[in-house]
Amino acid sequence: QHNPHWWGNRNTIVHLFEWKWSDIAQECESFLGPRGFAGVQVSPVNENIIAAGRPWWERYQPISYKLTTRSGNEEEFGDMVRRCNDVGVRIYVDVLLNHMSGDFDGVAVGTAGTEAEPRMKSFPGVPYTAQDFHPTCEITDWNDRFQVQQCELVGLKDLDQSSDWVRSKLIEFLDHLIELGVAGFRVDAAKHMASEDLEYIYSSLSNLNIDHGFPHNSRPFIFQEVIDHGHETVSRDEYKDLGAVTEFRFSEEIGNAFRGNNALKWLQSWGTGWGFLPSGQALTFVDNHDNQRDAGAVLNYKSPRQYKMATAFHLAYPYGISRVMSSFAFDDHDTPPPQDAQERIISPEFDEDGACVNGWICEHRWRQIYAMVGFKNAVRDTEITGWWDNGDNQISFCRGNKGFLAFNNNLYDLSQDLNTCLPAGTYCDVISGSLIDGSCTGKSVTVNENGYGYIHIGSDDFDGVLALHVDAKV
Ligand code: QV4
Repeated sequence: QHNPHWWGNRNTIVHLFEWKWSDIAQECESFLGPRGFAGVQVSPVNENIIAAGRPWWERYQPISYKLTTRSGNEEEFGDMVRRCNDVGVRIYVDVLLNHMSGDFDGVAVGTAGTEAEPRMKSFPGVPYTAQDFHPTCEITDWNDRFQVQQCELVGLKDLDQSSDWVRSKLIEFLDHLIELGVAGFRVDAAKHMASEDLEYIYSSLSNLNIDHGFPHNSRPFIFQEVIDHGHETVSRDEYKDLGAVTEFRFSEEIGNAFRGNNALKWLQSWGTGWGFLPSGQALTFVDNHDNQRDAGAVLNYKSPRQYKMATAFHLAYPYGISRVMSSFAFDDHDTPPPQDAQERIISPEFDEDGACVNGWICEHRWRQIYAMVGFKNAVRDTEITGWWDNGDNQISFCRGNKGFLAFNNNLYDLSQDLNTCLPAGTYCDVISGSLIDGSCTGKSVTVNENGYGYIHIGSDDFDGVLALHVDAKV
């Protein structure tokens, strides 16, 4: 279940973290479809507890499988899926199969109004009772398989996926989403569930809904959140044959490289050469909603210059199933998404350049990022050729004869003739500008009969990357 069911030449998934369904529907029609995005990962869809201050993470504490959250209700969800599918943008849902909510004082009331008593492991909205869960214990040793898979991740009541009842409820929930037209699932905390149980669940799911344009016998796409930094007792390898797996080493190493802790020249062997999963099994990202909040090597929107370079590399190098993060501004781990005084999530608003302004960051609307989504579509099915580097932090490479990328992460200029592998002509650098009505608003590069062009990226240029492709020929 590794096929994401993309439309046409599309290639890139965007995580619209905490967005409302009605806003996503609108975004599919007005931006994602026209810009060639392949799909959206949406926040959890089923009912969750209401935590004080409404931190984003309350959505990782389920109460029932009713489809009502702060993002909207079932009707709005269904409408979004249909409208996105209609413009060739797939929907993937973040699903919580591992657990229900953690402790809560007294009776908890969820976002759909359902009551539960998490402390008693009582979730009548499903229903689940104590016998559907593993006995309570804490994970203290992350290399102890029993603890990781049968104890409680941060106190979240741990479902027993070997039980027939639990399996049937999880399958029913996922099939309901398939019926509504989704293309697949991000499986949260997959590492905390036995792979045999997941295999049973995945293989029991219905085929995708043909009424939403999926071919007969299409299996749901699965990508599993397994954090494996290498040498873990529960490893990514146990899950990779069931579906794709999040490749966290990609995120860490790309952060290291573009932060300047590792020379860019080493990226020549990026991918399996760095010990990452085979390309078709790896879900790749510069940052995700968890690790963008941690200090460390991982880059996020707060370091925009490096972040855009890392994203350009991510989308230009042919490795993995790419996902782009789209965030809201945060100060700390618990910052809620943009909300009004009644704690309703507010819709993103855009300035005249299309950038988000009211607390949403919308990295996917940064020109340097959506232009690379277009680049990746334009160069689809070509290989890396013509690698060049200066032995340090200046590199360039071609994607067949369809695209060319150059990076300068040195403190001095990159100025020289380089092989772009492109047919002769003038190309618009889609990073510094755009091709509008046949003229380029940024740098342009003239490529001669031999495929060479003069490339300049000053060390103090606004962006440290330059990208040319055949769909942006002046
Ligand atoms: C607190 C204490 C615990 C205690 C518990 C007891 O910290 O030690 O056992 O109370 O009641 C929130 C709070 C957390 C609190 C917990 C339970 O932050 O302090 O525990 O609720 O009330 C998200 C957030 C968590 C959040 C959780 C549930 O990141 O902070 O916890 O949602 O709301 C590992 C896993 C990996 C996981 C990653 C974060 O292998 O699978 O940790 N990633 C996924 C999601 C992530 C999500 C979860 C899993 C849980 O990507 O966003 O956690 O669904 O690496």
